[in-house]
Amino acid sequence: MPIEIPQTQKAVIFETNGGPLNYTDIPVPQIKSNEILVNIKYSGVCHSDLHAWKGDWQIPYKLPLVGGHEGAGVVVGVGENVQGWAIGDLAGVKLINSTCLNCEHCQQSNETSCATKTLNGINMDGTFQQYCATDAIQAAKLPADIDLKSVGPILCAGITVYKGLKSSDAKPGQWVAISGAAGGLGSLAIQYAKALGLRVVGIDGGAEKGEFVKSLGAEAYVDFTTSKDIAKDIIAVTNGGAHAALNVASSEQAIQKSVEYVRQSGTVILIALPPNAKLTVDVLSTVVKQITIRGSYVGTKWDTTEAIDFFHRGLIKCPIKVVGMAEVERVFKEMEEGKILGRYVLDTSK
Ligand code: 8ID
Ligand code: ZN
Repeated sequence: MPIEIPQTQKAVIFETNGGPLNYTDIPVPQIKSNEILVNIKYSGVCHSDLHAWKGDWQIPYKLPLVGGHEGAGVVVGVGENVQGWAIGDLAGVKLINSTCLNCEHCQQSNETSCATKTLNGINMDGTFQQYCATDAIQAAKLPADIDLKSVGPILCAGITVYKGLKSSDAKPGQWVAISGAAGGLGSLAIQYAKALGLRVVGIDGGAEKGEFVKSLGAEAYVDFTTSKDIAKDIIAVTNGGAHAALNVASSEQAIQKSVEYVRQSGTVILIALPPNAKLTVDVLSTVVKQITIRGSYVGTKWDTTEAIDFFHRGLIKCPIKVVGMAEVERVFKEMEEGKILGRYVLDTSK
């Protein structure tokens, strides 16, 4: 029996960066021949959505824009040139919407570096809507028995921290310091790190976040709001410095500190994207300590498959709070104030 697709749907859309977040009816998008139509059931709210709404980064945004890039739902339409998808499949809609498939990066399965990629919730309408048209190749396959309500955050936060941890080259038994450990990315990074056999020290602000971070598996916690010297504290806890530093706090200051507390021959992974941030390093100590500083940007299709598999096997639990789509503004406010533990997920039926 064909699935009935309505003409209009509920969405959260803004006309200008920083302008009103309108919860309203908009047309259901028509799919192109290379796209699938996903009936989004749940969508995580990432700090990148807040950056995009505010226009924090000097990049082209589609306007008006439907934000969101952690969508989980059901395929209800399949374009005529699409292979490998059927009506009723479960699909994830993530940040990368499409890549060119032909450049040197795409050819080497490093498609996150493709210069002409398109991005959901940035230059394409994203997942804060009930029906999202997305490129069939980059859409994520979700197992039929996956929990749609809580898988959303894996599709950006999970993939990103999993890829970041892999690129840090930290080995089982070594320490990773996670800055921003109680947030959306951080709360998953602790669990992926544990699953990879790493030891975790979390950095965030306040006692409640400390309890939360430890409940997720961190062995130690450093509170940036009370610590007199974060670098000294991390070096003490890790007996010489963290082998890897994962920066998922949207704070230039926090990123700057990570170069100090990373261990000799360790790796600093840059993930968080505070607007206009700079990192200054002392050349002599960088050379003598032989540290690596590496940027890490979401993940490839294969990183996605692996990150979802960790979740599917029950190794990662997304700490979520579910709210209706009209709550995006309140979620952004709490995010801006650093009040969220874990991730908010929007239920698109509300
Ligand atoms: O591919 C990428 N590189 C990628 C993918 C996804 C997200 C990058 N990001 C970026 C986002 O754009 C954002 O800049 O990662 C950053 C974190 O995203 P998030 O985890 O979604 O943000 P959050 O849930 O608000 O968590 C941030 C945490 O950082 C803490 C906050 O208390 C919060 O728990 N924090 C802050 I702000 N300042 C801190 C500091 N100085 C800090 N923790 C430690 N020290
Ligand atoms: Zn994101």
